[in-house]
Amino acid sequence: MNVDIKMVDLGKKHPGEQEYLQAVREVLESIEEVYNSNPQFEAAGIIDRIVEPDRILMFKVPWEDDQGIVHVNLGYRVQFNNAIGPYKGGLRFHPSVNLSILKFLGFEQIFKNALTTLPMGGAKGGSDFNPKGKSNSEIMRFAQSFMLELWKVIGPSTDVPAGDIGVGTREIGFLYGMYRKLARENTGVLTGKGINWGGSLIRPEATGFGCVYFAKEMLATKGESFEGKTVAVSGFGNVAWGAVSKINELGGKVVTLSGPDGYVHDPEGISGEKINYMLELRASNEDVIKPYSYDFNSAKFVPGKHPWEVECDIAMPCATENELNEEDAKTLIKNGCICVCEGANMPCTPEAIEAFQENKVLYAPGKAANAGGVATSGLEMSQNSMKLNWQRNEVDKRLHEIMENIHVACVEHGTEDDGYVNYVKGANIAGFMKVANAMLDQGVI
Ligand code: NDP
Ligand code: 2IT
Repeated sequence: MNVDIKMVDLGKKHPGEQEYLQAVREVLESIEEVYNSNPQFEAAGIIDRIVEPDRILMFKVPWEDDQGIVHVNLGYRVQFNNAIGPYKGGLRFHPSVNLSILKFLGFEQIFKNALTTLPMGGAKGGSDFNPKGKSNSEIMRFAQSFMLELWKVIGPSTDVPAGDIGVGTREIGFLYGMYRKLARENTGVLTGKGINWGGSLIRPEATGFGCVYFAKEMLATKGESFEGKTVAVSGFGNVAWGAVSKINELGGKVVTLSGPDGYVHDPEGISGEKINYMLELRASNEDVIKPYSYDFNSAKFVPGKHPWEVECDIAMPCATENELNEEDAKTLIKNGCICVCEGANMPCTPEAIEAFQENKVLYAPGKAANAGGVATSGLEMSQNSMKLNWQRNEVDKRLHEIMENIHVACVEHGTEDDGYVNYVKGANIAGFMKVANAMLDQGVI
C-alpha cells in the first residue's frame, strides 16, 4: 500500500469529504509500515474494505414545530464495520452534520471501539437538526420522527446507537421510547439511557473521566500528575463536564471553558458550584458560554476565540473537530504545555499534531483518550444483557482499568527509538490489527 496513491483514489471517489479523508489519511500513515510487512492484509484487500462503510442509511426527518410549521431535516446512520461486534457509536444532532463528518466519526469509531477490548464494531449517525432554542416537545417530535426510520436498521445485536454532540439523556429517552414502541421489545438497544430504565451509572461522566484517567497515565510516564497543574479545557458539554469534575478531584485547576461564541478564562479555577453551573447552562438550550462571565466575577469572556492562548500545563480539547490548529499548538508549546489529551473527536488538526510530536509533547488522540464513553456504553450493554446493574464503583473501576489498558496498548505499539510515545501510531496500530485480523479470519465479505 502506498498512502498517497490510496488517498488520491479515495479523494476521487469521495470529493469534498474533507473530514473523512483527514481521518483516513491519519490511520493509513500510522499503519503503513505494519500493513506492508503483513502481505496477507493486502491479499485480502483489507484497506479497500475498511475505508468504506458497510452501508449508509440516509433519510428525511419531517417534524412539526410548536407553531405548526413543518420542517424537514436529514437523518443518517453510517454502519462502518462490524467485524468484532455489533455496530456501535453515537448520534450527533448539530446543524453542521453532513456525510463527511459522520463518515470520519464512524471510521474512527472502528478503531476506538477495538481499543476498548469490548466486542463492538464502528458506526455513527445523526442529523443536521439544531436542538438549540427548541422546546422539549419539539425535540421529542423530532426524535420520534428520526426513530421512525432508524429503528429498521438497529437492534441489540445489530447496531446500538448512543449520544454525541446535541444528544444526551433527554434525547436518548425520546429515541428509546419510540424504538421500544415500534420494536415491541425492551432490550436496551440505545446506550446512555436513564438510570431507571436500563442506563449505567457513570455513563454520563465516562468520557470525561476516562480522558482524565488516560492523561494521568501519560503524565505518570514523566513522573508527573494532575496535582497543582493548570488545565485549559474547551467546550462546556457532557465531555467537558466529566473532565472538569475529575481534574478537580485529582488536584488540577481548570481555568477555561468554551462555546461557539468564544471562551471564558477563570483564573480562580472552575470547581464546586461552577461545575454544576455548566450543566445548567447546557440544559438552558442556549448556544453560548458568555453568561458564565456574568455569574462569576472571577471570569473574563473572550469572544470569538479558542482558549489555547491561555497559559496552561495541560490542554484538553472537549468541544468539536479541528478546533486546535498549528498556531494554537505553537502557542501552547511556547507557554510550556506538557500534555494534550483529546476529549473530543479529532479536535487537533494534522499540523497541530505534528507540532506536538516534533516538540515531544505528550499528545493523545481522541480514539484512545475519549474511548471511555463508548467503553462504558459497552458496560451498559453487558448489564442490560445480564439484566442487572453494577454499583457506581464497579463501573468506575472497570472504566479505569480499560483506560489503563488502552494506554498500555499505545505504549506497546507507539514507542519510538528515542523512547517518545507516539500515541497516534500506537492507537491506530493496536486498533487496526485487531479489526484487520478479525476480517482476515472471516473471509472476503
Ligand atoms: P455536547 O453537545 O454535550 O457538547 C459539545 C460542546 O462543544 C458544547 O459545549 C458545544 O457548544 C461545543 N461546541 C459545539 N460546536 C462548537 C464549535 N464549533 N466551537 C466551539 N464549541 C463548540 O457534546 P459532547 O460533550 O458529548 O461532545 C463533545 C465532543 O466529544 C465531540 O467531539 C464528541 O464527538 C466527543 N465525544 C463524545 C462522547 C460522548 O459520550 N458524549 C464520547 C466520545 C467523544 P454548543 O452546543 O453550544 O454548540
Ligand atoms: O464518539 C463516541 O465515542 C461517542 N459519542 C460515544 C459512542 C457510544 O456508543 O457510547
